[in-house]
Amino acid sequence: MAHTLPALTYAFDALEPHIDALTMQIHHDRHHQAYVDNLNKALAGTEGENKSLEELMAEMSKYPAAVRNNGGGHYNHTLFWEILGNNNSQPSAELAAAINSAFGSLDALKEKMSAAGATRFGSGWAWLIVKGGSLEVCSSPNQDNPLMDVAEVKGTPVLGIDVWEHAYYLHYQNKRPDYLKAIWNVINWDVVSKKYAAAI
Ligand code: MN3
Repeated sequence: MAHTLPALTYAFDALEPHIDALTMQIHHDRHHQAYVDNLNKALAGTEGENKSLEELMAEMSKYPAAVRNNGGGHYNHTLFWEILGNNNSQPSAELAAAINSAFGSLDALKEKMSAAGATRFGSGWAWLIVKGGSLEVCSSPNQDNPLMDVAEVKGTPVLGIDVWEHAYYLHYQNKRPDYLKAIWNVINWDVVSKKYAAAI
């Protein structure tokens, strides 16, 4: 089964002014599409062709770099579109309690994750993961993610923030910290809460 680009469930301009429509359109229609196309190419005729994305992540050490980069890119962006939205949502009571227990407050979590994203040199992702039943913040290089067997920090991602320049450069240029501050206005906590409930 070939991998396919998931449709966005909201308009390109839905996250304005925090994430601009042109960035969303290029990011989804071109960058994510390229990860999907290149993943399908890399898997064609191999054993990995019939595996789910999650199965591929779990045994990534067996695959060439093209599968790691493009499979990670496909998984990460699929999650990224899901956890964004302009719906003024809040973490569920269950997730809020876990955030308070792990970080002290929601603001402290935001600070820690923004710092993880800001200090990730070059391209990568900042993550909120469930690990051993509790929440942790980490980051990964390139298109790696915490589901990969090759990841430095492993866990189940419930929230991921793309810190590649293509995610923010048109609107924020070199000011990655400004993007990392603004993105908290468009996190869909309903989806993050569901992912947390499923992960624990
Ligand atoms: Mn990206």
